[in-house]
Amino acid sequence: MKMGGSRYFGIIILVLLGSIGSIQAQLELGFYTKNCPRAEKIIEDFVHKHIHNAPSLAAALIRMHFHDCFVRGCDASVLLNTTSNNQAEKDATPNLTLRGFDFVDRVKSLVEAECPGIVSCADIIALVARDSIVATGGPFWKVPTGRRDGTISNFTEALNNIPPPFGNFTTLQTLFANQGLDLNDLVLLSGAHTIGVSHCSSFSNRLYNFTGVGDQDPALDSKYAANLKANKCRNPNDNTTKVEMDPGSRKTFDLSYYSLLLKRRGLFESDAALTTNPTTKSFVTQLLQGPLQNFYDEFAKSMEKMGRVDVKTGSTGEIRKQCAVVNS
Ligand code: HEM
Ligand SMILES: *[C@@H]1O[C@H](CO)[C@@H](O)[C@H](O)[C@H]1NC(C)=O
Ligand SMILES: *[C@@H]1O[C@H](CO)[C@@H](O)[C@H](O)[C@H]1NC(C)=O
Ligand SMILES: *[C@@H]1O[C@H](CO)[C@@H](O)[C@H](O)[C@H]1NC(C)=O
Ligand SMILES: *[C@@H]1O[C@H](CO)[C@@H](O)[C@H](O)[C@H]1NC(C)=O
Ligand SMILES: *[C@@H]1O[C@H](CO)[C@@H](O)[C@H](O)[C@H]1NC(C)=O
Ligand SMILES: CC(=O)N[C@H]1CO[C@H](CO)[C@@H](O)[C@@H]1O
Repeated sequence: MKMGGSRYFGIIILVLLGSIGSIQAQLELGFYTKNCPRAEKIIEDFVHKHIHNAPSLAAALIRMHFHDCFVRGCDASVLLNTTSNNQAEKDATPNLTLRGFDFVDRVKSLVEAECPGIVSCADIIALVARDSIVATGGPFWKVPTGRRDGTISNFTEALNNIPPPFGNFTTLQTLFANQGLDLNDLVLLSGAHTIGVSHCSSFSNRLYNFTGVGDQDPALDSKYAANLKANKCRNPNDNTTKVEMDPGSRKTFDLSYYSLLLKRRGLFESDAALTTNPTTKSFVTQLLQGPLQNFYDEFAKSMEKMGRVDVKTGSTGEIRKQCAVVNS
């Protein structure tokens, strides 16, 4: 009786310890303070030193973070190379236009030199995305760390989970909800299209062959469409020309993306889709009424939320030695 009672008690203790363990295995600010105290500073300094040579990388890096988090969580699966027996996410259509892989590799080499095997590639992506946006004058958000790297990168999963530029409202809502992100997050995170560029091929169907009869997307402002056809995407199959998504202000993290949406000048169908639903449309209007700082504050919350999607912590995953390959 007494034995049974203490064994029962022991099990309760074990269960409690187990749940404390899983509570503790979460991201935390300054996760590397003990094991690699200078890591986050080294990363920040590198970004500040080099981003001015290629400021457009800030857009590329925040987009890479987004693509990483939407497939198997923020676990740097996006960085893995295709191998002889596995086709990686990197090779899926949405990733063909990702940039910044070299930049991440250079950062990884620096932190590996400081403390080998400690800092994950997943945290590096999250940190360089934030630091490069801040360094180019955009919003700050908190990046708690402690993510670990995944060992699987699946081409099909990238196709299934990364929202396509031709996605309608329902598709976007579903793909965001699959990651635990709501409609406010959808509107706020799409606001990253205030910076950066797109290839014509990501939207030229709206200009040349929207429903397969050589027509134009009626949801796109016809003057803007005519301009794009005359001056930018002159050929329906052009897959090399790049177009600013927020013309005239593509380097500035401001509200003009949202004003364009209301003028029917969002570049992708997925941008235009945000004005096809009353809830998201009124949120767009509301953001436009607020000060820029309000957008920054809300954007920061959504970025932090996205950065927590399905993260691997504790003893799951690994700390990759090289970001493009799993440890052998
Ligand atoms: C809502 C669904 C989204 C769709 C359908 C979408 C789609 C796209 C597409 C098609 C491009 C252009 C790729 C190219 O042709 O070069 C692009 C660029 C970009 N996207 Fe998104 N995106 C979405 C959400 C996001 C989110 C959540 C972020 C970040 C928080 C983001 C950040 C960017 C940035 C910064 C660029 C410019 C990249 C560069 O300049 O290299 N996007 N997006
Ligand atoms: C990749 O993901 C798809 C879709 O979930 C699945 O059917 C397929 O088996 C996976 N491929 C590998 C190699 O695991
Ligand atoms: C949205 O797109 C999906 C996938 O292409 C399609 O099945 C659905 O019918 C579309 N929804 C609307 C409302 O057009
Ligand atoms: C438009 O798309 C349809 C259906 O995919 C195709 O048959 C047609 O050749 C295309 N027209 C042009 C002008 O590209
Ligand atoms: C880009 O367009 C060229 C010419 O039309 C074509 O040969 C090439 O395969 C295309 N590349 C991709 C990645 O679609
Ligand atoms: C990954 O692939 C890229 C592009 O093909 C290549 O340049 C790089 O060396 C590869 N990285 C590793 C570690 O194999
Ligand atoms: C950036 C990147 O990894 N791009 C690759 C995408 O996939 C094609 C092949 O499908 C490769 O040639 C690119 O190097």
